[in-house]
Amino acid sequence: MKDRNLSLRTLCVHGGQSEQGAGPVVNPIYATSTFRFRDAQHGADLFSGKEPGYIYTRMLNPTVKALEDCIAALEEGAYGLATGSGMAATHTTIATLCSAGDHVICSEAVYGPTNTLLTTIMSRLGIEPSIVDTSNLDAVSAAFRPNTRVIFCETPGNPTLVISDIRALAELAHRHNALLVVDNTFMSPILQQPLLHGADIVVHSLTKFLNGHADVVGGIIVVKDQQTYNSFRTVLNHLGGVLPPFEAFLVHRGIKTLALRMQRHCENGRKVAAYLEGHPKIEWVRYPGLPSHPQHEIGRRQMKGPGGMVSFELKGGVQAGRTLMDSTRLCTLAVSLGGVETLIQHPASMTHAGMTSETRLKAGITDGLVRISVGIEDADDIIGDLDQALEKV
Ligand code: LCS
Repeated sequence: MKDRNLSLRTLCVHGGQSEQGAGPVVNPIYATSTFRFRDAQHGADLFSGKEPGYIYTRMLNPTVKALEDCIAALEEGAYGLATGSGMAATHTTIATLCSAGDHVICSEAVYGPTNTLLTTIMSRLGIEPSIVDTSNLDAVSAAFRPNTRVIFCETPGNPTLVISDIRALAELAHRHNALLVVDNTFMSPILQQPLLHGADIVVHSLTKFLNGHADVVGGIIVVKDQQTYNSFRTVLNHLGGVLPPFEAFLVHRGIKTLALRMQRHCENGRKVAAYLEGHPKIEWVRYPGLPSHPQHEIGRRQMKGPGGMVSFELKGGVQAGRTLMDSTRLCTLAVSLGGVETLIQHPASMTHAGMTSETRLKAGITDGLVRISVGIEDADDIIGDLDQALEKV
């Protein structure tokens, strides 16, 4: 389904589903590693690219392709490339765009392993990272070098929810002959479409809102043109971190309810953030939907909703936060995010423990910061659970 005039809500249901003639309403799972050729010439023609078609599942699989088409349509890109995890999407992106000697500017508030990938693994391969507050355009301008190839930005950032101005970053990148890559995991295409604001490439962890049911690990890259797609496909094919067909099927199934889920995540996020901000035991709350958020106005320009991620710190810091996390009953103590269930976790000792404490603190990830991924349960039940846990603090 390629009709780009359809709304995002309709594309969630129909995107990537074959709709011509008689056949299944839901795309089947092509549980095959390889595809039979008609004859020797057909095999040779597929390999040489003379004829399009499926060869081998690492190279392309119809179930995975259907998901890629769906998400490319939702992001208003041209092509998608599904990967075995969100980290594989980021790795494949950097490996495609950069060579030894190139420089990458990366947001300081990103998922911890993204920082580690750039600062310890990619740097070992000769790709130099600068970790910068990408909400500060002067800091970004000052970080450019003649060899800068990429700005990698997560907005809102994990876990501080700092918002970067996508359009301004894209203009800066293009002025310096660099590309802007946006990790759109926290928003999903329902709440933010970075390509429409000038970004060149979007990556997602499919593990989160896009799948939405905490039962798949996956990732995707969305690009805007065929030439870029071809170079990414070649690298992904050789690095090998592809998404298997069963996982692609589950994510595609999850996306059918994405628009509905995001609406509820926003409603519940708003209620939980307002409740926490009004609680006497809370020191501060960060949520894009609160006027107290430092980049609230930029968020309103580029985001269609504030999402379901809330970060806060208790008066009493780390110890108070631990007591809270040990006292919730409905809010589950676990990492990951974006699923139907509410999860609570402690970034400094969990998702961002791999970063140095200096880098963490510079990024605003204080030792007492607690992060909630607000699910789609009844908001009163989530707040009731937080309330009884806060009583114990
Ligand atoms: N990008 C963002 C913004 C993320 O939050 C994550 C994972 C990734 C990329 C990597 O995706 P994965 O490889 O796990 O599919 N974030 C996690 C988190 O905050 N808790 O656990 C995982």
